[in-house]
Amino acid sequence: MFKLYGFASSNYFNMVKLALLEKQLPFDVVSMHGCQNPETLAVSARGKVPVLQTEEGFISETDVILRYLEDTHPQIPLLPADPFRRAQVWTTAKEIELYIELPARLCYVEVLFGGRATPEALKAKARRDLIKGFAALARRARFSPFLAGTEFTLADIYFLYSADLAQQVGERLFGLNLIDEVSGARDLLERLNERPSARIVAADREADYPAFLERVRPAGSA
Ligand SMILES: N[C@@H](CCC(=O)N[C@@H](CS)C(=O)NCC(=O)O)C(=O)O
Repeated sequence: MFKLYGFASSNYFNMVKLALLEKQLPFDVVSMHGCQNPETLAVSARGKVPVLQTEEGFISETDVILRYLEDTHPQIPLLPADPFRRAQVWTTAKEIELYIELPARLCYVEVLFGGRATPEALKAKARRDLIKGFAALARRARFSPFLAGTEFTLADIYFLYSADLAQQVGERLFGLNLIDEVSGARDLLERLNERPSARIVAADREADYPAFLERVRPAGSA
């Protein structure tokens, strides 16, 4: 059985957890926080979560884990079978990761954890990148009814665990309403949050969040 290392307040951990739930694959959670402790570095070279433990060893990086799950367990697919359509889904997912989640992440400590202020230069970069990232999403998204087409895919998973955090950053730091710049995005977010798998992830996150805040606030880092 798979073991998923990480913690329930981590959005990347939740992407993999949702994929496992959607694919109906059994797994155990091993509590681990991203850091540079020797025990963490023994399973994750960069000290990041999530990590998936398989019978053959550990796999790091969310997209690589998701790809592995799809390769080994295609029965309930989260990607189209057609290679071109598959590439389109991955493009959407990667654009969300690189141009929405990562710029928003520059400001998480200030916005989500009440920690140190984001340096002005980084804030300006986050603002520029978020505007362009959501504009790209508006061009890319299909909402027919899912982000990349008729089926629920990995693009929806990246969207679900990136867009609302980015929205909070946009609203609180820049007075931007990024989600509503993308017609259909808010509605999709609501529908995705209603999925049984997403409800499980949300309940676990809610239970973990106070302890997570306790842990990150003094250090001022995620
Ligand atoms: N590129 C990584 C990012 C994962 C990531 O940033 N995880 C955070 C938790 S949400 C973490 O482990 N942070 C600890 C650190 O950066 O030291 C992935 O796709 O899995």
